[in-house]
Amino acid sequence: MTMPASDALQPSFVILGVPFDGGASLGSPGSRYAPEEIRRAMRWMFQRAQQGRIFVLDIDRVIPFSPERVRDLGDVPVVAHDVAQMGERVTVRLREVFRGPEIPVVLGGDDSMTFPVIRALHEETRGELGLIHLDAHLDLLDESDLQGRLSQSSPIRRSLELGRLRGRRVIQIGVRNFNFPSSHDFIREQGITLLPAREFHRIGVEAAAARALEITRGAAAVHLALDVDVLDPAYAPGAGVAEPGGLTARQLFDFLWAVAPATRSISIVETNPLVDPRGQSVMVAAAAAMHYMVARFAAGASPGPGQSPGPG
Ligand SMILES: [Mn+2]
Repeated sequence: MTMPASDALQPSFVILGVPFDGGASLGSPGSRYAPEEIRRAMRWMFQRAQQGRIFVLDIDRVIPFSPERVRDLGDVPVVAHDVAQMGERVTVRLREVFRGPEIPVVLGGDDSMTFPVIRALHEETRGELGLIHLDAHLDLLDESDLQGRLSQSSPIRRSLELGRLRGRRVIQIGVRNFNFPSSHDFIREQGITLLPAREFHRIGVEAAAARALEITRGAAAVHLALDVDVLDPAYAPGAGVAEPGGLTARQLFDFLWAVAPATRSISIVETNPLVDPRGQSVMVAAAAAMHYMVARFAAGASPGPGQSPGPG
C-alpha cells in the first residue's frame, strides 16, 4: 500500500443514486429509500476528515481522504413501473461517468439495477470485463412468469449476454442455501466461479480476495457488484431477502480493502430502510461505500491490476 505523493494521484468519486425498487418482484420493496438514507449515514463518516486526511482505525493509520473528491450527482430520475426504461436512464447517465476518470459509487435501488450499471461499463470499455459479485443469490434467472427478464433475479444473466463479460472472469461470492439445478448446469457451462459463503468462512478473507483478483486479472475493467444480502441477516436485516448463513460486516470490509484498487466501479443494492430496525443495514451499506473509497485513497489513483494494460 503506497501513499499518494500528490493530489494528482488521489482518486475521485461520484455518488449516483438509483431510488428504484420496481424490479423487486420477490423480495420486499423499499430499497427506493436507500440512496438518501445511505447518503445521510455517509455524511457522518465524512465529518471525520480533517485537512484532507482521515484516521482509519482498522489499520491504525492516517491516510489522505478528501470529501471534496466525492461528487454527488444526485439520483437518476425514476420511471415508475418500467424496469427497462429505468435501466436505460441508468446506463446513459453512467456511460457519461465512465468516459471520465471518476469512480462511480452507485447506490440502489433493487438488484435489477445492477444490469444497467454493468451495461454502461461494458459499452465504455474495449476488451473483456471482470465481475466480482457479492450476493447471497446467483441472479442468473433467465425469465419466469412472475418476474419477467429484467427483475432483481436476472442482472448477472443479462450481463453475461452483453458479449464481453465472460463466465471465466466472473466470481460469485457469498452465495448460499438453495437454488435451481438448472442454475448449477448454467454456471458450469459458462465457466463461472462460485465462492460460497461457507467456503469464504473456511478459507478466510485474504484467500477469498486473492481468488477474486485471480479470476478477474487481465480484464480491461472490473465491476464490484454488492448486494447487501451477502451479509448475514444478523448484520444487514434490512435487505430484500433475509438469507441466513452469510458473511460478517468485518469480512466484507476487509474484502473490500483487498479488492477495491483492482476495480473500476462499485454498486450497492438491496438495502431496504423499510425493514431495517435501528438503521443497521443502511449503516453497513454506507460503511461499505466508505471503506471502498478510503481503500482506494490508501492505494492512490493508479489503476488497479484489473485496469493496467498488458498481457491477459
Ligand atoms: Mn441477493
